[in-house]
Amino acid sequence: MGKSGCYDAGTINGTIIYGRFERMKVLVVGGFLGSGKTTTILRIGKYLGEKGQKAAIIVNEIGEIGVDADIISSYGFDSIELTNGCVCCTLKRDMRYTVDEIYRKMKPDILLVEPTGIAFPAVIKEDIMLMNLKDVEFAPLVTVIDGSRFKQIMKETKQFSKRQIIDAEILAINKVDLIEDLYIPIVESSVQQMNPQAHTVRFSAKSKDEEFAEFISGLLSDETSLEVDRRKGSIDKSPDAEEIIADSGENSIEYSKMATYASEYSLNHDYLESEKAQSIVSNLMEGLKKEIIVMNPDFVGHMKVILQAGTVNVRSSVTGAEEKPQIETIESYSSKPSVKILSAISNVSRSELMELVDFFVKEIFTNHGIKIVKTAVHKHNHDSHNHENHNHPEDV
Ligand SMILES: Nc1nc2c(ncn2[C@@H]2O[C@H](COP(=O)(O)OP(=O)(O)OP(=O)(O)O)[C@@H](O)[C@H]2O)c(=O)[nH]1
Ligand SMILES: [Mg+2]
Repeated sequence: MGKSGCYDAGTINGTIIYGRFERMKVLVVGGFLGSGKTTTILRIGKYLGEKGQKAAIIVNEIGEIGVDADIISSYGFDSIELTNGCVCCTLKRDMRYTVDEIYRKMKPDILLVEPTGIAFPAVIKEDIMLMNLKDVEFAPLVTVIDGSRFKQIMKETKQFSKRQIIDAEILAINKVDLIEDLYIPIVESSVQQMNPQAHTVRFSAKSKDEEFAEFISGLLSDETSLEVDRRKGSIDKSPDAEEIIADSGENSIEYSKMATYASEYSLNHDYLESEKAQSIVSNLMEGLKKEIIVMNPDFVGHMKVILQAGTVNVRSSVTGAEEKPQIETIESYSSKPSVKILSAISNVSRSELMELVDFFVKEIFTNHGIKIVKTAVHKHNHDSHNHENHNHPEDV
């Protein structure tokens, strides 16, 4: 795994099948923050691994610190993490470079790409298409929709989320395990109204269900691509859709109006017991969520924390005001204990968010007798870009 476009080519999911590579399929899985893109991609990766296929994963996150790549690695996959804190240049350049490296050196059967939740996935897919790589084909563009927060997300980020829905070729309504059965068709008809030409599926990326397996095999079959192409050819986008696409331009992060902050802290402890690590993460997330609710009682977004504490990684995630933070512990060794926090929150001030996170992390760890130090971030090593004029407030 590497940062900002640099990585070690290696085994993905432990299955290298030499000489088998004929074509690489690219699947872009987009969707709003916290909708379940990483969960979906991990699931697809595992499914393909079981079928003897080789999958490579690129994740792109807000800010300069990646959390999803650590999670993907702790599940035994290699992953390549792109960070796009510097919107001006890193994303397109690193994305193209990384796709090219994977294509030439790793030759996977499938490349799974997760753009950030505040990207327009169609723009990312188009960018890869424009590389004109030989023997590469594209699966339909998937936009994952969090069915359990649909109303809140549309209220807080209407135009932005609508654009993600309009761009999709497959609309995947996720988290159906959290939704009342009666509500699912309501979400379905709302998204279909916005984008009638897309194919709609529903599933839970977290539970073991047949719908998910069907979704994957359908998604990767050649017929699905053909069907999507036919639909695209036969129906024009609505005037409303055209307007949103024109308005939103290319700078999705600005258009989303989400406040984002990514930070990392090192711990002066070599090792933390699993229970203590869990209790710290739980206090941290509950506390931060409470404070953010004061700033915006209806917030949506994604705040995720990963505490790497010796032999365990404790991960927690909260996607909105109404959700209880989810905690997960994964056994994984890390030599340098650290905590990473990635926050993207709707309709709050970025400076207040940064202040709150920095203050709160320090407070919680100090209360547990642990000293932490904020790690300097934004380690760009671009040779052809001058960053003097860019403002990166998270630098320390
Ligand atoms: N109950 C339930 N939870 C889910 C499901 N899919 C994802 N989650 C949870 O939703 C949260 C967000 O999932 P992720 O897969 O990290 O979402 P993401 O879209 O990759 O998030 P970002 O990369 O931050 O935009 C995590 O706590 C997941 O465990 C699902 O089908 N059901
Ligand atoms: Mg993710």
